[in-house]
Amino acid sequence: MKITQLGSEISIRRTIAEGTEQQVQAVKEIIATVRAEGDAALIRFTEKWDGAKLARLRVAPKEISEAVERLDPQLLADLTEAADNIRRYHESQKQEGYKLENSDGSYVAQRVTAIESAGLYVPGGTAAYPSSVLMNVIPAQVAGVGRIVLISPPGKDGTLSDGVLAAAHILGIDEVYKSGGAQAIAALAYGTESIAAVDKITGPGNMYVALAKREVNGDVAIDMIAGPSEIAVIADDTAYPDEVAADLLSQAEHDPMASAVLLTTSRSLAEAVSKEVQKQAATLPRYSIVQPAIQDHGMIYIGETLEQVIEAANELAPEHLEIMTEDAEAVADKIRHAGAIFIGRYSSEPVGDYFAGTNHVLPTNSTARFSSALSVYDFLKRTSIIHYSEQQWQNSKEKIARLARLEGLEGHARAVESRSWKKETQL
Ligand code: HSO
Ligand code: ZN
Repeated sequence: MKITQLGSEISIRRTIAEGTEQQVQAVKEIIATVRAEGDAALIRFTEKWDGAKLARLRVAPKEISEAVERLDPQLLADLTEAADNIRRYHESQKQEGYKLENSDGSYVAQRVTAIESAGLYVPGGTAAYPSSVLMNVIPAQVAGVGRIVLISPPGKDGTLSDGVLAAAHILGIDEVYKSGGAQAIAALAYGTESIAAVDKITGPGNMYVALAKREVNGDVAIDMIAGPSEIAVIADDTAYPDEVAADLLSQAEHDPMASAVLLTTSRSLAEAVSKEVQKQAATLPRYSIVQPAIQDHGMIYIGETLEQVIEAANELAPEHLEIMTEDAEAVADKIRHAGAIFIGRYSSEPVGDYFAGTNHVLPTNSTARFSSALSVYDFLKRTSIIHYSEQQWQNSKEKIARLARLEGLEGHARAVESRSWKKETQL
């Protein structure tokens, strides 16, 4: 890993990769085709790009039960325990509305309701993570979303991964479809004969999925557009280089574009971690992914002071930030921008990926400056409620009419005044 002195002149922020004009055009055409031809388009595209000939898009109940039976019972128990932890954490995010009442009984209020339906996109291949099924579905369930569906590209044999189906089963989700890419997003957004449209689409995916989500945004809601995984570690002399290296590599193995950054005050730690990363990377099964990630997006920054290192972390606003320093909690208190903060030696990043209960769908590309982890809030919406009494109206009608006339909106002014006119003529 490259080692550089931290200087105020270098920007260490990440930027979002955008699709090419050709990719954008291809996605637009796919969406239009799915809107025009429905299921037939999905089946044709699945044969073309996934190599699977499907008789039906929906996963049969038997496929789910067989996947559950095939899965190691210990793994099933582990997934269930992880789901319990995630549910417990997210239960605290439930929101109630509120009501501001006046003495005469008039009020303004806010009502919180769940969106009615949500669709989770699960990528195919080795990125079909059962843990991500838990992380997307549970907040929606806690929010009270009535209909939750899953969609994922099948393998050549026309099946979905056992782990993904088992995770769906644990959560009581049985509406699962086989389809991937932009066509799956189009199906969720606009519906087909066998897939009813949803109100919100969540879940990660490749460039085509990301572009399709951008394209349908507005017709339906979408979650964030997640970029490649990122980890940053703040460490000092008290940290163990082998542990820091292992944690950096844990995220590098997600994607050749994943980033891994060490921010430290210690040159000796920097050098030791750099060596360890090379050593450990060579032993990882996903070396071919890890290697380019570390080479192109791996960086070690050395700061003069801990304060400088902390400020650099805030500037970077990483998806995951680990703190392995003396008094790590005090350092964590100074972090304003990060998707998730892992405090101390025992809070290795995979603890959060799988088990602690916090959500692993987190803002990337420095967007933690203004956005947050996927949560129950993402599946709730708020309706404003106004109930004025006659007295309240009397007290404010002239002010309202004046404000309306200030904007040249005579119709507004007359609307609010119209009640008095009616009253006088009725008397
Ligand atoms: N670290 C990933 C999530 C994940 N890790 C899934 C393992 N499985 C999000 O950046
Ligand atoms: Zn991960």
